[in-house]
Amino acid sequence: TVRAVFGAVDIGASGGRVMAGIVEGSDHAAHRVRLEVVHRFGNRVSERDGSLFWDIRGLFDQVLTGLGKLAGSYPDVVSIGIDTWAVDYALLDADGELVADPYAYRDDRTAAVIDSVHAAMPPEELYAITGLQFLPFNTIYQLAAEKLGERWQRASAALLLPDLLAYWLTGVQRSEATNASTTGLFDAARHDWSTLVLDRVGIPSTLFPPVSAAGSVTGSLLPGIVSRTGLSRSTLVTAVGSHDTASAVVAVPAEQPGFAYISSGTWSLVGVELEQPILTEASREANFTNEGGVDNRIRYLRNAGGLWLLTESIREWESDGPPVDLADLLTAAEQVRPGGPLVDVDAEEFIAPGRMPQRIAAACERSGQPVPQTRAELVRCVLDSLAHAYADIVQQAGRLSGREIDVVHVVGGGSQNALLCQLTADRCGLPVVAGPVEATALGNVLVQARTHGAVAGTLEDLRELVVRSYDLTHYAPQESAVRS
Ligand code: LFR
Repeated sequence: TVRAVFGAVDIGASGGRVMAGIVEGSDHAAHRVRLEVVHRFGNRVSERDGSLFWDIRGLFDQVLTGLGKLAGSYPDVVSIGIDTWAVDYALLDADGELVADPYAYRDDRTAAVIDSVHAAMPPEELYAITGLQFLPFNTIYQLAAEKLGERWQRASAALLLPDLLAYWLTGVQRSEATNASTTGLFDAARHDWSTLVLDRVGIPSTLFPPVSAAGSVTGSLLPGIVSRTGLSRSTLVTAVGSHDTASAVVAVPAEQPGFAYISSGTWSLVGVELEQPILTEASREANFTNEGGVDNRIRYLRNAGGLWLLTESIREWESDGPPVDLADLLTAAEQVRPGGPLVDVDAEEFIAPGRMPQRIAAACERSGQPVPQTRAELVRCVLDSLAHAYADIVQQAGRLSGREIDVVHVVGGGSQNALLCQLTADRCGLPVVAGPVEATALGNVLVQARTHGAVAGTLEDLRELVVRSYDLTHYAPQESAVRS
């Protein structure tokens, strides 16, 4: 029997979806949760005058279309939750209107301002407060670049992108904590904006609205949204782990504490879950991040380049050739002999879009390794390099946190890539448990469901529900395979 239905809006760098999250069970307890896709749509950065932007109005339009379909199938949706990628923000003017399209984080305009930010506050001090890994697109650097431009003159507030979509649905402005933790302006131990950091880099402390925790209710739908979508006036918007990775980690089907996770999509986010941040110099030097999780857990992890290297390569091949069949390509990559070239998937040279196969080949050549000659060899190089990076990060996460790791969970789109999962098990020398694919939407739904009483308990209880609800795939490490 259906206990309750929730709507999950989950938007990534290459596509979005609106899902129905259906919690089933008796009157006393939830025993299963399942997802139904009601609407899928594409997403990509748009390039104008050499800068990269998101078409956020277009995305919101797709969200409304999806919510309309959701209302068509499930008129009594209890609540909606929204998650997207992190760090990007929109500027609003004094009337609460969008100043301009938000920049996309792969835009390289921050390169010119990073030194000036570090002059105002050295990386050591920033890390001791924010616990955030250095990435050139962290919001702190993006805003420092923004301050040099004309748009800034018209800005009186900023919202992170999921908060912007929630604002457009409800009229309420909030900063959800897990995503705020990715800005470089957030105090990792106090779970609030750092007035110290904001002051030092010259950002008004009122630019972002007050923080709210995942699991709190943001508000009701605006009348215009109710009439456009057909959702009920009683449907609420609930803050979830609005950073997609935070939602994904909620739905990692871990059964014991010694787990590492890889949230595998455009990026691979590799790490462990902790109760307290690690703000030491050793941790900073290893560039580990202490991002905020649901229930104030810490996502202690590092970003690895992710499937972006693969999808960008395919995009390049398809730009002047026929569509590429991913399954065929992966089968061919599996036949390629192990021990081939490796590239540093975290290198800044792979962040920007365009000409990815050429950049990968150039990196192999520069490091004196054989250059991939076929598409299969190039794909194998990407997957070997990813698995190599994963093993390295898992090992470091264990060492820096003092945690004994005995299993690696892979969730998200990459959990369907059997070759990558096997290579990961081999390189880590640990069992890999793959799935669920839609962990992000699932984590989004579970947090809402708990707020509204359809499920109960700690994150461990929610994870048990995931284990009960999904078939997972197990990969054992192969002894003969290459270890990093
Ligand atoms: C994954 C992700 C990562 C973040 C990157 C940029 O989708 O949210 O966690 O570092 O995108 O926002």
